[in-house]
Amino acid sequence: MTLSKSMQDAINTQINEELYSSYLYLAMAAHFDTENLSGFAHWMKVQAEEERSHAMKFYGYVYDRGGSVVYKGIAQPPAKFKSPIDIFKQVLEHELKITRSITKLYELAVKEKDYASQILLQWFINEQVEEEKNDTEIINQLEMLGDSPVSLMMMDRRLAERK
Ligand code: OFO
Repeated sequence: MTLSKSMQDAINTQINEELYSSYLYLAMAAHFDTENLSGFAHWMKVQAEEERSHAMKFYGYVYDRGGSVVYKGIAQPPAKFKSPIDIFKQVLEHELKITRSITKLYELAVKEKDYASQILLQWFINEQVEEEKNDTEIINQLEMLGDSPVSLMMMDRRLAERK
């Protein structure tokens, strides 16, 4: 069954959200590289790649269901950021917003009795649980360690290990 026009439009909007997420995390990576925190920057670059892969997962799905992808402009991300902990709080806030948009998509799929979209979106719902958990863990560690140079160096090493 071909994707409904309303579901196609909603997924196209979500593709834009995913690409913006990628751009936002690349902006944070650039900030961390400017601050010589290459481990933090690495973590953000890996996250940016993940967001691009989310966009591509939706992209592939739209074509699998006989629809088409239409791109919208990607908003400019911020260029100025505060401390590492503030940045991770910003990441978590952003992900909570994405969770709300994925939930709305799921509600639309339920309303339209579109079971294939529901299955796809369940993957994204699980992914959001994982992302919120990871961001919260990093915020908690940053809160525990404080922001002395030694603490930041320790955290920078840990974040550099992200695969
Ligand atoms: Fe950060 O998660 Fe995409 O969807």
